[in-house]
Amino acid sequence: MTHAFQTDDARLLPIADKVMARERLSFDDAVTLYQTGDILAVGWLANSVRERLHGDLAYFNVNRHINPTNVCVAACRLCAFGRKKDTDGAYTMALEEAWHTAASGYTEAVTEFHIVGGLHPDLPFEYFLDLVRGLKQRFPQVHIKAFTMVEVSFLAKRAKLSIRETLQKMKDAGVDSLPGGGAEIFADRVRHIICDHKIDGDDWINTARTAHQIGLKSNATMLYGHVEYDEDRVDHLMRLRDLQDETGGFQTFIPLAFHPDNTALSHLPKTTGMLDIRQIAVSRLVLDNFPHIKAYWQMLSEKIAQIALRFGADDLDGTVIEEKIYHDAGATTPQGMRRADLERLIRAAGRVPFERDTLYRPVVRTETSFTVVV
Ligand code: V47
Repeated sequence: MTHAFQTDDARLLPIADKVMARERLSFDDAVTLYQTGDILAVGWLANSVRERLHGDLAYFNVNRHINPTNVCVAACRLCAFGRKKDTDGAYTMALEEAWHTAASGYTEAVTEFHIVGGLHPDLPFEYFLDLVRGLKQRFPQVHIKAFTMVEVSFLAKRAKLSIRETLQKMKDAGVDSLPGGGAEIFADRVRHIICDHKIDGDDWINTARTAHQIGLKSNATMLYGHVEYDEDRVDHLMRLRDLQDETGGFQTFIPLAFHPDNTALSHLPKTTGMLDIRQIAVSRLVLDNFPHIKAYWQMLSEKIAQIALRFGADDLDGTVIEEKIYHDAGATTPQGMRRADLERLIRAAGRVPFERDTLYRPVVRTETSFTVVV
């Protein structure tokens, strides 16, 4: 770094010393990063870590979301996507329909299917295994990132299997890694308000641990901007950091800004740009053992995601054909973006676009085919 760190908040000086010395930040340090008024200083520190790890590269991928069903028994107050069975707007894809959906959309060859859905009361475990097997048969070159820890735990109960057996069967069927959803905020007080019937924080962590132990990488998320305190966010980050020390199985952390429209929490205000940017920066600084921090453009907007690339984020996620979960909750971003548009956003942020596969290996492509460089 050629520039010297500057701040008008003296509480940040010892934190800056630690960041520069590559030392771990404490719980109190992290709370200070949330509470200081000097957001530019926090961003400067996060950017220095981001550039130390990734230089000017900004990663993205070409992916498609598939949500096989929105039928869900959980009725989380945070969610606008789930429906009770046989109510207006409820849907469940037949397997043929899901496979057809996978093939439709833009002509660019996708490198990843991102598959998550509701907790359906009747669909058997075999439906999900067949879904994955059918996709692997039809699209053997595409990485399947499927099922949150919450879905894994629900399907394990329904199939009367252990978490390990459930994950192993998923892996044998063709699941290559797991997405980071369902983590929300681990603290019980918050979970009781926003997602009372979901697995608790310990179960989410234990399921992720088991996934990592059997060789499945995963992501991790945190839903912020609702009824949580700064301390709840820090507790969440620390619990993820602890598990990462143990397993090394997390690839990317994705802070998710809460979208209140059409949810049971619609009286809450939307997050502000300042909170979104600060959340990216604090995540980069606290999660010193996570390789990647994702600014999920669908959730944050293209503009905030661009700024995030200079506040600690190194990844924008993907082309994301057909996003449903945030659009049901009022997101106004497009439901997908072409590769060239993502590259333009990245270049305009002064970064160098780098197409990756789900495991962050370089992808070399033409419009209709690709090769992963291993
Ligand atoms: O777990 C649901 C969140 C998550 C709302 O792993 C909402 O690469 C905001 O996890 N407002 C699912 N958020 C999405 C997810 C994800 C997204 C992109 C990439 C990856 C990855 C994972 O969406 C849920 C929940 O936390 N969510 N409803 C809402 N109203």
